[in-house]
Amino acid sequence: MDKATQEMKKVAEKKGITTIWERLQLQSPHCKFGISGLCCKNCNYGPCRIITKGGQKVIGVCGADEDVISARNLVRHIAAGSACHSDHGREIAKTLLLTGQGKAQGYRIKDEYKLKKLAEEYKIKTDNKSIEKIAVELAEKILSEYGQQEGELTLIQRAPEKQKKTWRENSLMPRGIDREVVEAMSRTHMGVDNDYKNLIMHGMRCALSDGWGGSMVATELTDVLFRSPKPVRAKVNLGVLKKNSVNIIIHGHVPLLSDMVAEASGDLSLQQLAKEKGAEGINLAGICCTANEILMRRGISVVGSVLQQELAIATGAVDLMLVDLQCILPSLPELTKCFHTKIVCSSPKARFPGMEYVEFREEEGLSIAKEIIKMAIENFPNRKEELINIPQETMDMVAGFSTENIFEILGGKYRGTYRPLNDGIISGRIRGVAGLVGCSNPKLLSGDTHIIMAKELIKHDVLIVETGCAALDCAREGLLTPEAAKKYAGKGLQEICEAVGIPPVLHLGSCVDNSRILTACCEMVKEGGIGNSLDELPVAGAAMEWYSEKAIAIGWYFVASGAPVIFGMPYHTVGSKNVMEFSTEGVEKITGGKWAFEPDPIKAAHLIIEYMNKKREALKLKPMMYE
Ligand code: NFS
Repeated sequence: MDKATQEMKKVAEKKGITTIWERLQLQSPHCKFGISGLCCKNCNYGPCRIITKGGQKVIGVCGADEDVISARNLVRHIAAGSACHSDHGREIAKTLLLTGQGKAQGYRIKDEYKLKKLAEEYKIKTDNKSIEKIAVELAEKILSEYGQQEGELTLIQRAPEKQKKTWRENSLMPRGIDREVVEAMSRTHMGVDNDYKNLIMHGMRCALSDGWGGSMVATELTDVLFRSPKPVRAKVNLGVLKKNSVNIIIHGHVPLLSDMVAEASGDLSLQQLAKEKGAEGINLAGICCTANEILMRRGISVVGSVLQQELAIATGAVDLMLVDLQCILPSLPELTKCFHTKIVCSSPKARFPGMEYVEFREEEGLSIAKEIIKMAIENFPNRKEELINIPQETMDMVAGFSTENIFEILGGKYRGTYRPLNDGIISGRIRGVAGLVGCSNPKLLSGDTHIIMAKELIKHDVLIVETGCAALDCAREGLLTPEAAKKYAGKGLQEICEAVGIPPVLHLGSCVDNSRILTACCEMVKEGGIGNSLDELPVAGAAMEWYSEKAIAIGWYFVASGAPVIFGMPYHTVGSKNVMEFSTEGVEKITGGKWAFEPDPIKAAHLIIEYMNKKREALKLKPMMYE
């Protein structure tokens, strides 16, 4: 495990502070009904579980067997995950609307080019219209697709024709973003959908409404509002906290307030106030995906992934932690009691007893951001010297790649094209592209699974794209630097990385930005020569240390889009042989994608390598250049 994490874990243990690792131990072994998915709490005939009594299988009171119960549970997970991403997208769309109307304080449209391109996709005329007017029309149109009842989503039209045909023929094409989530909840009520395959098929449609809907909306509109990412150097790990500065940690996912805090941190009167309170300055750092958002657009340092949130507070050097929503451990307020750290929640949707509440409103975005920074500064003198332990470790990283800028980096500014990437694959320098994404989980290696797997893949000339916590874990190891190519990559991949000056592991953003991986795949198909749909491309995904329902939704939208996806731990349906078989085999016959479950990162890497080899063979590509 990463040195700084180990060090802080020890500090926490010494102080008698319980962290996620100890709580996991106390919960182990986990409930076997929960793990297998054989427990149903959906109605009051139950709660039921599938058991054996006197050698006989006992099913639910209503008659639901293991297939129905586990499929229903799975679909509810997908619905929750999709809802989280899509609701995030809705927040951004709402802010774009208010910005266009001139009601959002401090916000502006920073990527006009992208705004106009999106408007074209949504068939909005842009001639002789102000940017603000276009923003309003675009936001309204996008928000209406949340409630759309029939038809098809606009952004899903980006997918290759072959994939769209599959979706249309199998009733997988999402009709509206909210509609699919609601239908998932409705179908999983007792006595509605009792066919496990039919349930999972709808689960896929719901997940697609996330990947090509809500998540893609979040990605695209965040680019419009806060500008599209550009490659940027930054630092990562607990050592980014500064002993003599006011440390503010931004944690969560929706970057609406955090970007304002970043903007406001440059305010001279606040800087001055920090000095008056005895600090050298204001130091912002992030955790989780809101960190990824401000990292890739502003180069703001990152403390770490979901697993570093408690440890950051245990440094005793965090003057204020601001949270919005998702992946925020409810343990935090209790933990802050041991330190001077002020912890503030900001979303009416995500209240935490024990945290101070400063409600975020777009209409006063900048003022609220300033108020929060002021609270942090005022808290700086309350630090307790004897409780401060900041680990030394930091690592350089390059973040901020996107579908569009990989295009330019690979092809040169004036001839942006995926040709060099496709040619790299065709010529056998690059075996394929793998997406390593998702959470960090103490049930596996607390983030290291990503690192081991990434090293094995790049050694075998697989170019890696990453998002979420996986990206931050690999960043801590130095894999997100161009120098990592020379150190760890196979010769072919090394040649490509050195020619264009990119790391072998590319940071593509936060978890909603997995939608960038979808659009990058579309560009690869469009460029030609390596397949006509995602299931023909030598691409694969993994979220080895997944923990969240969002990860299940992501996995399913990739599988539904034709890609193979590996989880290090199965989702909770292992009690149903049929559901497992459908996930790992049956679904492949429909979408071309499929699931695999493999905890060993080296074995998982080789599953991907073998898969890519097969796809290369089917495409009749040249053998790998240096094998
Ligand atoms: Ni993704 Fe980002 Fe991390 Fe997992 Fe949570 S922060 S949205 S869910 S834990 S990768």
